[in-house]
Amino acid sequence: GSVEYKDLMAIAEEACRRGEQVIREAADKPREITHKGAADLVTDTDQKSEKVVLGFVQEKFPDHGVLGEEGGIMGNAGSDYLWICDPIDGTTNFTHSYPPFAVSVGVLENGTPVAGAVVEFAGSQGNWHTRMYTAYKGGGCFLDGRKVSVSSEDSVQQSLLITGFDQVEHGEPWAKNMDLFKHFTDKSRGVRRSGAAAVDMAHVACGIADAYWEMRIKAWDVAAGTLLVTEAGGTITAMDGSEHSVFSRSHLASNGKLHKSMQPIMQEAIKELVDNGN
Ligand code: LIP
Repeated sequence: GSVEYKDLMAIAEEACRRGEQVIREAADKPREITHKGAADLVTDTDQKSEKVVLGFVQEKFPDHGVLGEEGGIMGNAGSDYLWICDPIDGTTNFTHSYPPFAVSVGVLENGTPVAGAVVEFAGSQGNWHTRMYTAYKGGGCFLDGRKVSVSSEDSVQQSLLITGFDQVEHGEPWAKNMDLFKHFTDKSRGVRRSGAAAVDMAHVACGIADAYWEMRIKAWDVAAGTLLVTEAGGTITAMDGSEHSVFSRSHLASNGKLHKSMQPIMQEAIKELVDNGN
């Protein structure tokens, strides 16, 4: 039968809830940390959460493809549908019990995001609570079931912005981002760095932040967040202004109104990077 985006959203939400349970059980216990790189952490909980989340999806849609941060591509790679999971977005935050961190599940139909869910952990040890952001194509964006939309702020000067940056690779893209961080810190009310991209995008979607940018993150970080932003009325492009995909090398998500003042500055800053294939 035909696939309803709203039904995909419900499954994405339930998958996030299952990941949430895994994290809740682990959140107040000591972590077992493995290092992917010097500061690129993965915990036993990332792996367990991904297994539970994508296992649930594959049970519901055995003929769809799935992609996880820890396990890579699995399932039917030839399917029109690809489920993309970040079992813990904000692993470093999680490791330190420093919120936010999240589970993110996004669904692509032929490369286009059509449904997604992000469950954000807030609170503190022994008292975690969560917020569920969901969206489906054409249906809007919801926070705990209530429809939300992006802010209407059109002045950078009065905006609260968010960014993220690589903890591991401090090369040229990182340096460019620091320039942007400095620039927009001067020009706005402030630039935050939360440590969880999916949550950053959810915060733009529900209007508590006005724009977010980041370079060199992966599809699982942004697969659900992209749809949250666009369904909440926001705009997302690559930082060089080119058409966005969840596989883009960079992301600028805004309430839409800020794009015209922010995007040209980003474009200028990363021009040589793009020319050099970064
Ligand atoms: C993290 C992102 C964060 C970024 C980190 C990291 P992970 O994802 O959400 O915004 O700045 O470098 O990539 O690896 O914790 O899922």
